[in-house]
Amino acid sequence: MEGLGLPQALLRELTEILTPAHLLTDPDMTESYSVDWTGRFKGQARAVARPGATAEVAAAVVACRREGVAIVPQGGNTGLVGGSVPLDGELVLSLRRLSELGAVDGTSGQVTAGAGVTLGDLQRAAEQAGWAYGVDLAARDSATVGGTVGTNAGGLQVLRHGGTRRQLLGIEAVLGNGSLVSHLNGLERDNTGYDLAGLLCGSEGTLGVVTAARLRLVEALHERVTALLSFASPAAAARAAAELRRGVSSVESIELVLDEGVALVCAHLGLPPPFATPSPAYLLVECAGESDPTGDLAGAVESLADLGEAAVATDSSRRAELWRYREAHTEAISRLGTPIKMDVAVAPGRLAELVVEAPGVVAAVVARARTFLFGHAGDGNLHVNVIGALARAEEVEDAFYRLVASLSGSISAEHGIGRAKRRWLALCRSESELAAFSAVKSALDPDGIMNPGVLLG
Ligand code: 2HG
Ligand code: ZN
Repeated sequence: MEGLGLPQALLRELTEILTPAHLLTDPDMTESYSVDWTGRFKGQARAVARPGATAEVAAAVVACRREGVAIVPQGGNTGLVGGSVPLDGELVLSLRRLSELGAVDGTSGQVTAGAGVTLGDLQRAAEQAGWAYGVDLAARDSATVGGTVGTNAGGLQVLRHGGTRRQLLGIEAVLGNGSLVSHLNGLERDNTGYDLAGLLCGSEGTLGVVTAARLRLVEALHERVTALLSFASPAAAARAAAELRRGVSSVESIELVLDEGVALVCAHLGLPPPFATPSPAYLLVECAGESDPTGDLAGAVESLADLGEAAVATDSSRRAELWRYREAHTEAISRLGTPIKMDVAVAPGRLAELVVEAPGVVAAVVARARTFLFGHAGDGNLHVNVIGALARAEEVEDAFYRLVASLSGSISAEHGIGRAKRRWLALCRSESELAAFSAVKSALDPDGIMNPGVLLG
């Protein structure tokens, strides 16, 4: 077996812990773990360890720490900020085999899920038990519980249920110092000190490895209505999103797409355009309730100032068709080349300013770049994907993040900081906050072996 730079003693120890079948060192086998989904972040793993139990994770972390070998934890590898790939020859710790899903506790509405359970499997298990999981995103069948906890994933229903941190009642994790912390009893009231689950959530694998999570489920709402609304401008759509957010109690998602992105999705999937006449901007709105929320939505939509056309669906297949116009954006854009991906947030009331200014800021750096705007308008979360400017990525990102900071926004709404945004973290976080981050990092990962280069310098 090739060592790929791993000390022989460590290689032997890891093989014993994991068995040879689950310690991959052949570059052909490790390649898919070494590059992100977009192809922008590519490295080479020294090895890929695939533990099948928490005890194996702990033993592997202890062994790597002793030998000073850095670890990149990885779930479904659907991240978009270079936070889960081995750019400096780290060892990848793939958690996908930790796929044990406990029984749903119907009394409390909770479940314990291993880090490797996919979001899709979690959603289906919740549904079978008469509940729902409050986080949903397009990569549901690849993204894992561990990855979504590690990044505090947001997605399509943050408006109604909050992000992943809001669903998290407890965590099991192996810290960077090799110790196991486990607090999975899921008490709704538990005021016994530091919130380690909340701290590890969104820490992007820099403090430890999440191995399991105790998750809150939400009420399953079966009465649903989805509407695609057209607007004369992106700013008008953004203003309408803020109004709908305020005015519709049953709203679950308010998503923004623009004409160029919708045309691209239609060409990519062979879909008909949503309306006979294209419009500059659209909102996809979904409401859910115990009783039919159509009236609730219709009332609010009627009073929108700049509304064009509306397509409304309550049956699941037509609703799914409307969702395709939004959900297929990432896939369709990636067909054009490797994008620069910027995921930012501003207060909902300032989203109109951001969507108006964003294309010009990018064009001022690379005039011929193609800029696609879409995202979770109800939360003020905008995704800006730029094609044709990769060679000048840093300049584009710098200009855009400065615009966002000038609007008091965040340079990462839901994808995290990873390696891609580390340079700009100080635009959103003060010196004293960053010092506190470093102190926490030193305490839990004293040798700095957990995902070095991600989030912190
Ligand atoms: C989404 O909202 C994801 O679809 C991906 O966060 C966004 O591809 C992107 O930039
Ligand atoms: Zn998103």
